[in-house]
Amino acid sequence: MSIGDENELVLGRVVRVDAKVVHVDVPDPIASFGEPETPIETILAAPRGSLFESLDGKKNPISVGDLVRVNPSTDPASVEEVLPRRNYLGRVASSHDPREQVLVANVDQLFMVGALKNPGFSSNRTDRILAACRWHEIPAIIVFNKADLDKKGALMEKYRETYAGVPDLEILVTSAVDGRGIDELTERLKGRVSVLYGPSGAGKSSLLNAIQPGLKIKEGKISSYWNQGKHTTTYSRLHRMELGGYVVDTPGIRVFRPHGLTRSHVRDLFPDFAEHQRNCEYANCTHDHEPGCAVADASEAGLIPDTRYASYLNLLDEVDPDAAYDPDEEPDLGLV
Ligand SMILES: Nc1nc2c(ncn2[C@@H]2O[C@H](COP(=O)(O)OP(=O)(O)OP(=O)(O)O)[C@@H](O)[C@H]2O)c(=O)[nH]1
Ligand SMILES: [Mg+2]
Ligand SMILES: [Zn+2]
Repeated sequence: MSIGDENELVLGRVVRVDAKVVHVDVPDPIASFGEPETPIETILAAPRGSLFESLDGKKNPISVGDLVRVNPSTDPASVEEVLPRRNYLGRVASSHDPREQVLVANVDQLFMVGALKNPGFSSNRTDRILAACRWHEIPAIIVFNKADLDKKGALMEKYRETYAGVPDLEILVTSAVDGRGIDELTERLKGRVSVLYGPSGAGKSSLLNAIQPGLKIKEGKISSYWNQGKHTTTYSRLHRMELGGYVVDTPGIRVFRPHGLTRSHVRDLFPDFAEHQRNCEYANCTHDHEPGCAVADASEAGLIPDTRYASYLNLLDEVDPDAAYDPDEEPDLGLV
């Protein structure tokens, strides 16, 4: 494979990753958002072997959302370079594979979509993804969907209260049925890379449909080289929207276990505990079993929502108790 001149490389955004090939939108539509429309082409490119040499404990060298430099003049086109990630959403690959799996890179925001009713709102799932977003420095927004089913707004009020103490957390109330909050959601999605996360049945597809009916993945023409054989999609995909920007689905991602967490980090992922944890008897209190724990007391007194404290203990439980404990340690975000 010849290495193209630096000037021939094009900058694009990875929208899909298959076993041997990645799909790249060129030029990057996010960079040119708001400018006169440039036609976007989706090209297929093979990652250079050297990209696999610097995995740095990660399972995959390229993820959807990555900005890459592609040499389109080789056959097949090749991904020459992956640009440094601004952030990414990752997790422990699986219970058998301790490596970090990067699910999507360069994320502007994550929407945690939960239904107020049918199936009902899952606090534990929500709290875990909020923790993961904090860990990965991804702004999070909670979407209370199916507001039409919450006739008196009592459920919405209850859950609003639960999250009122979490700083920098926006809440949207939507209904794909009566259209509430759809304009707001649309505005938030424009020109950004957004992850839509939430349990099955929460209404993610319905919300997207209300925004862009029949959301289709716009794919460019596929060069003949790749027409042989099947390509299996292994990770999430970026779906380009007409209004500009991408939404990412996270198929089959049910359990979110952030990679690299130690027990000391978990505390920082529940920032609504901060004002209480200041009063814990031990500065390095894990709020688990220690005497004089102000967080446990606050939970008992109803000052910290039960569900938040339960989610915290649940996440703490999973983190290796033998891991180094240093409350002053800066989280290692593992950015490459
Ligand atoms: N009443 C009401 N029903 C809704 C609303 N949004 C979605 N639904 C219904 O809820 C069911 C599930 O909606 P989906 O959009 O398929 O949910 P999803 O989150 O995409 O689920 P998965 O694709 O399985 O992850 C469907 O029957 C929708 O019609 C809403 O705002 N109000
Ligand atoms: Mg769906
Ligand atoms: Zn404590």
